[in-house]
Amino acid sequence: MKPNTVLTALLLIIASSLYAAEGTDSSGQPGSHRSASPDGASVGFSNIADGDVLPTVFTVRFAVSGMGIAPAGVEIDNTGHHHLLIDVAEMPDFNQPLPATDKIRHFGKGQTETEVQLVEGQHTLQVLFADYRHIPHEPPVMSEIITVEVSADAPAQADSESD
Ligand SMILES: [Cu+2]
Repeated sequence: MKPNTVLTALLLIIASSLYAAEGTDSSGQPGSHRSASPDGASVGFSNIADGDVLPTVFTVRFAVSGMGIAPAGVEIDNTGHHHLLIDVAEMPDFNQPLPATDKIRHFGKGQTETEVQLVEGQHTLQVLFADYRHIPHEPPVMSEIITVEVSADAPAQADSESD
């Protein structure tokens, strides 16, 4: 074989493997461009629960298991960042980056806790994990929706991490 022929053959091999890599995404599902989440991955709240009565300013801590946290924009398999959904009745499109609104808050620096201020009354809260592009994983990794009662009369939160 001439050197040229060898080079051409190599380029063809590289080109075809690139094409193959593009044709299948990490979720393994044709047509999906969402990042795969591992079996058993979950997110939730570590310091509040359904039915809690909370003051108008309270701390929310997020927990994730089975995946890691990475800042938005940093592409690493099996990682993502938290989003807090407040009083979201209708889920956003999971095939698009999540919008950033007062009701869909992003923690793109990789934060695991935040302070929330809400008016008195019942509110729903949910944690939704999403990848470096803010697109939920496939299958999506999200908590149950919890309902909390916000009341100016509620006692201040005990610090669940004090020890
Ligand atoms: Cu985000």
